[in-house]
Amino acid sequence: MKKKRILVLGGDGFCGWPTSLHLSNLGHEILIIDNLSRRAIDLELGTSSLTPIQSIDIRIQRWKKITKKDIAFVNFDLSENYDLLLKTINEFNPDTIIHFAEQRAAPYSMKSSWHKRYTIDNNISTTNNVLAAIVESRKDIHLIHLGTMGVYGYGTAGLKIPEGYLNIIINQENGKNIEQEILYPSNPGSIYHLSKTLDQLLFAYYNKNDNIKITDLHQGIVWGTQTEETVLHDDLINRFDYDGDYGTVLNRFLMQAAINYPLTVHGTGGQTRAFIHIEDTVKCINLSIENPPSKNEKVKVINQMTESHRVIDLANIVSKLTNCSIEFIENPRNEAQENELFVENETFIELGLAPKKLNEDLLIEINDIAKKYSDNCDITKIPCLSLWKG
Ligand code: NAD
Ligand code: USQ
Repeated sequence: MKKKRILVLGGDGFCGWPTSLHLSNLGHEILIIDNLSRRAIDLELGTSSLTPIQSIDIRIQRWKKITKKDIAFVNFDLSENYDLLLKTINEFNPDTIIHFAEQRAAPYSMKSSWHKRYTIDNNISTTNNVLAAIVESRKDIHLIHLGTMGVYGYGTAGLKIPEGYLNIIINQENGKNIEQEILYPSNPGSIYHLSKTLDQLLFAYYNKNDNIKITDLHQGIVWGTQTEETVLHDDLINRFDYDGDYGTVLNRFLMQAAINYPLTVHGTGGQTRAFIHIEDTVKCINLSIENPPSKNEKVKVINQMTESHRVIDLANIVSKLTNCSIEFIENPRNEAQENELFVENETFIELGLAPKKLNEDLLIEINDIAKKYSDNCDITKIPCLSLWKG
């Protein structure tokens, strides 16, 4: 495969850092842009990654020492510095831009009106700036965006959620029926998920008007911490969020089990969600780089998930492995207590993804990460205090 020049937006984050290392390892030239806002939010919330992550400078220096490969880094806010973004694109001349750079926690986005406005302003301005800059640069760039399964909502009306588009039949005034393909109707459950549905419209518009090549990856909940590259040295370790705003459900359960903190199941635990391991995330992104849409193709939407589970089933699995008890907590979110979720995910499987199964690695994750770093846990940060309503 031809080596590419890849701009990674948000490359210091949970998904962006291991992806940058993986792509660098494969021989691609990597430039990260990140304003380190995720680290600033840790300070705002008085929390930190369970794993002791190093500064971006130390991470990059360590990578160079181990592999002799360079990763470049520039620190600026993509939602505000359009001219610098355009200049960077013109000078670096990327083949591919991978866009991770958004505020990604649903509970954080619901904390207050400030957090709602920040999430929408940050995410939408960043996406619009990236698209406008690609158009203005006149370069043939493939944009890969990390979207979310949550744009669909999680109810399926008995059908497998397709990869982005839905065929519908319209009854015309003249009595005839015509078939049309539409974007699957969006049904966001939080301001964060709403920002991702707005992103979708931006992609559809710039693709239609300017023929921008776009892949939108509708990703499920990412679990796990380490990848083949991040385990190479302690300085490369990936972040692990366990707090009530940024910690996602399975990683939270694994950490809670490690310190024998009753597993925090919201409501009945009947919510079904899609999951993927971080190792598979980085592989899927590489598969997307290798399989760009063609010039006049519509936005390529791919469901980036490997399995679905009910929250209560996950809690039971973790509880059985560790003897940790389960606590049912009044749900702080405004979401259906129970839902079924069937998701079409053939694209990556057909491209060769061999998914890592959840059961295989849970104990490794508990022992090698959650237990090993449990001294770093501040248990006062575990409860989810962000209330969806008022
Ligand atoms: P993260 O918060 O760890 O990483 C995002 C990075 O983007 C951070 O390093 C942050 O500093 C940077 N950033 C944010 N706004 C920026 C701006 N305006 N300018 C420059 N940099 C900015 O999040 P993550 O878990 O790595 O998620 C990455 C993407 O994947 C997000 O878009 C998220 O919506 C999506 N996603 C994540 C998950 C998950 O479970 N973590 C699941 C599905 C989709
Ligand atoms: N939940 C619990 N207990 C907890 C934490 C969560 O029962 O301690 C429940 C929630 O109520 C929810 C489900 O678990 O029903 C999932 O919550 P989550 O925090 O793991 O995931 P979510 O808020 O949906 O967001 C995460 C990422 C986001 C990504 C999304 C993918 O933070 O960036 O877009 O997963 S998806 O869920 O497929 O939309």
